[in-house]
Amino acid sequence: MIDIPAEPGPFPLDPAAVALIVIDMQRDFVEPGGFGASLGNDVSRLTAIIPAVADLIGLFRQKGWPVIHTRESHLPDLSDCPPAKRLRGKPSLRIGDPGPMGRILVRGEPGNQIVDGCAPLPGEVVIDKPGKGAFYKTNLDALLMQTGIRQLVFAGVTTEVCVQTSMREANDRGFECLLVEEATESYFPEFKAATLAMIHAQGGIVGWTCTLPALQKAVAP
Ligand code: C5J
Repeated sequence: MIDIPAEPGPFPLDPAAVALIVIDMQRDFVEPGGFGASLGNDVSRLTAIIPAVADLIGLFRQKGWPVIHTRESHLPDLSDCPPAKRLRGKPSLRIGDPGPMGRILVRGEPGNQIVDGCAPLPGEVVIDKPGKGAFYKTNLDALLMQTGIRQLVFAGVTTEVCVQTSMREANDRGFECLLVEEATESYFPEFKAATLAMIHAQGGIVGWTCTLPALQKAVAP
């Protein structure tokens, strides 16, 4: 075990049972012209974390620890997109509409690709998920069980939506979860701060958070 300085206390990282899960670092959320921007958000806060996420991915690859990527995406016929999701709010473009990067949030479209700096390597698992949580209607749980992974280090966007939802799903399934603070972001800074606080409140009710330098230093040879 490697003790990672974290909140609310040290995270006991098990190199034999840990994986990194990078949530939805796809163009739809991080670049102008995608789903995030169609909802009226300034995406620059999210673009800014690409280097930190890339460093974290690089650390896991260097250690030989698994890296898993997710994308929020729907089938081209939108049969996996509930009308309640598609019709919510007043976005400039709805899920499935053609936009500057292809159809919004649709699998295989340019906007649905993971940004270059965080792109998966051949052999790394990519989970396409129709919901906010990474476990909903995916094979992630079975995959983690098969491979003996019991700890998930989280990164990606957005902190209070898909990252937090996935972390809560993982926590309920018995995984130990650690969120890396510089490697996650929200369109709303106050929502990120609140999410970090609520994750490690009450003795780590959903898990732990740590800084990227703390993790890098703790696992250095
Ligand atoms: C959102 C996500 N915010 N990946 N998706 O709709 O957080």
